[in-house]
Amino acid sequence: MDKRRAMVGKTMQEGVALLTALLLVALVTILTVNLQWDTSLDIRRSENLFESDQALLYALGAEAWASEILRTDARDSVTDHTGEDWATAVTTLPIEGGAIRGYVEDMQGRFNLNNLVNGSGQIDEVALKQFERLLTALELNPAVARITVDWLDHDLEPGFPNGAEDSFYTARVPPYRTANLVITSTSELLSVGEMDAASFRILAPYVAALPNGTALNINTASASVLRSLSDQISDTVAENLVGERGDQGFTDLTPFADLVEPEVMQSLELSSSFFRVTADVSIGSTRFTMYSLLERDDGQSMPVMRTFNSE
Ligand SMILES: [Ca+2]
Ligand SMILES: [Ca+2]
Repeated sequence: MDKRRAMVGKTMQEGVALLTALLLVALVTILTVNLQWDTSLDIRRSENLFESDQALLYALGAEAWASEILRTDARDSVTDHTGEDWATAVTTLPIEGGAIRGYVEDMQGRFNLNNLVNGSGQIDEVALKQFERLLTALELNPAVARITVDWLDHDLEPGFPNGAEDSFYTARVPPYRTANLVITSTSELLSVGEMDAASFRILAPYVAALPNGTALNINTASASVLRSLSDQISDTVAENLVGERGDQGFTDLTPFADLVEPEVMQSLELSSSFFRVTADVSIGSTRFTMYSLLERDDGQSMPVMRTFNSE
């Protein structure tokens, strides 16, 4: 009897030992898999961080390179036109583990939205007419122009017949208020009444958010922006002006003297101070676009604003 009990006890002990061994093997396996998983995640995270850092350095390198080209340009020429070195795009340049492409645009070839109000926050009627004509030329709603003035001007009196101040925006869901200040990004227009995403995509390449009071460079302005300068400039006249300036640009403002009002004439220039560098970098799984606004003043070129993935 005792012998049998002893045998049962031995079998049970062996069973417990086997279960313990199996449990240990399972625990060790789980721990090993977890450790491997954590390690591979850490490696991936480190790789991503390293790639992001590298991509940022390449983008900043492109910005520095563009700055240098603009500095040289300021030394060599008094006008700025699309036949100059800075206007040549770098299509795709291979870099270690990826590629970079970039280009420079003259932001003073666009309509400056902040010119809609003067330094004291009062409406600028000449710029307002210009913006209305630009919207019409692009087949967009011209009412957006006066509504944008309300977004920028310091008062809370809506313009008539088209205007929108706090009372309009606070009735929206979700409610918000007018900025009543200069804008730093053209994408702010997406918050302005009567402007939808599809219209903004059409308008975006023709507008800029620069400091108030900048001139328009007629040597880089597109036909649509030239059209906005006067009712006398039709589609055909604008296309002819673009053809006439060619790759070398105008050397004086004479071609516009009989086409635009004297107050518009005062806001025209042949050169620029604000350029934007767009650098598109991809390394491994990292990809981003850096927009860098450069101000060229007194032969020097400095970045004044950088944004990533959004203009
Ligand atoms: Ca130049
Ligand atoms: Ca206002």
